[in-house]
Amino acid sequence: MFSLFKKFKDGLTKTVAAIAAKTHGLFGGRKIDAASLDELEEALYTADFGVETTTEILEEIKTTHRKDPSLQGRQAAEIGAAVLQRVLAGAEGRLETAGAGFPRDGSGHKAPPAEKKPTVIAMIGVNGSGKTTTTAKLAHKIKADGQSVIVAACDTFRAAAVEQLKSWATRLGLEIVAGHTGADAAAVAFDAWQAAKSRGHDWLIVDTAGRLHTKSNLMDELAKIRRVLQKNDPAAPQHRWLVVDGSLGSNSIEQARVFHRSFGLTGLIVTKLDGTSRGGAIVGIYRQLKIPIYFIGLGEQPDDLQPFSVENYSRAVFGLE
Ligand SMILES: Nc1nc2c(ncn2[C@@H]2O[C@H](COP(=O)(O)OP(=O)(O)OP(=O)(O)O)[C@@H](O)[C@H]2O)c(=O)[nH]1
Ligand SMILES: [Mg+2]
Repeated sequence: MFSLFKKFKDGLTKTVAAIAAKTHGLFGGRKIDAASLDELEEALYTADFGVETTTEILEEIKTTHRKDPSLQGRQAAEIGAAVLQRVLAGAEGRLETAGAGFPRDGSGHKAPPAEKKPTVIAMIGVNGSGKTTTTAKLAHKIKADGQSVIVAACDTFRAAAVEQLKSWATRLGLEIVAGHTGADAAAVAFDAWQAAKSRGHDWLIVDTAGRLHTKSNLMDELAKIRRVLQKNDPAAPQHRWLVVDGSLGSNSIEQARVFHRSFGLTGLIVTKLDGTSRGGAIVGIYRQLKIPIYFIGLGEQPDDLQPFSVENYSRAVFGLE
């Protein structure tokens, strides 16, 4: 548990440091007063927590401060973390990847039931948001949890995109199905599903090409991938995740709404939180969309993809343990 918290803390260093600098180390030991409250408000805005959340945090601290004028910065940080936990209640998506995969038969051998089908995760989003990297990291995690997975390279737009996922697959020992450049993305997804089914795999992760939510032909391609997967399994893709670049802050909200309307999102992944001092944006994104956040990206290494934890996030941004 401690090391998981440390991952959050290290990954959010830029945001935490920016707040600490703007508030002159308020949470480290200063007393709350009018000046430090102003600094805190400014710091929370700058970190992209948004008007609503910043106001709620400030109001609660002020209310407590009126009752207890000796309120210390550290106590204020506890109040802030509690507000965040309340605002983010329900924001944790949970993927059940742990465990042995198939139930075992009496002999101790794996016994895949005949009707077993892969659960499909489709990664979608604008260019460069982190879909391919996240596909590889997540497949790695699923394998580490003892389940089987195939990744499908359905970004057939660019040769480099297929190569990128192939090189991750080689590095992490992942099974991959890839089409050639220019191939029909939906056909690659279909073949990958068939491969996952015939090999009795638990999961299929479909990496798609980056697209602007404003380009209707590209949005149609996503709908086609979904339709074609549904020929194999009407429930597929069970997970439709938007991968959002966390360093772009609250700008992602409108984009997410459009993807949601045309594709029915079931989850979010927020990447690159390690690269930004505006890590508060995740709160506004959840407040506006109310779509669960399954994972966050805290760096470029395979284990830098972490299940989103409201408690770890809320305490880390306020510099608490
Ligand atoms: N620091 C950091 N970098 C990340 C994270 N996630 C992805 N990246 C980097 O972001 C860049 C883009 O990632 P990709 O996975 O290629 O993004 P994509 O969405 O597949 O991009 P397109 O296929 O071009 O739309 C790469 O350099 C990744 O290493 C993260 O959590 N932290
Ligand atoms: Mg990609």
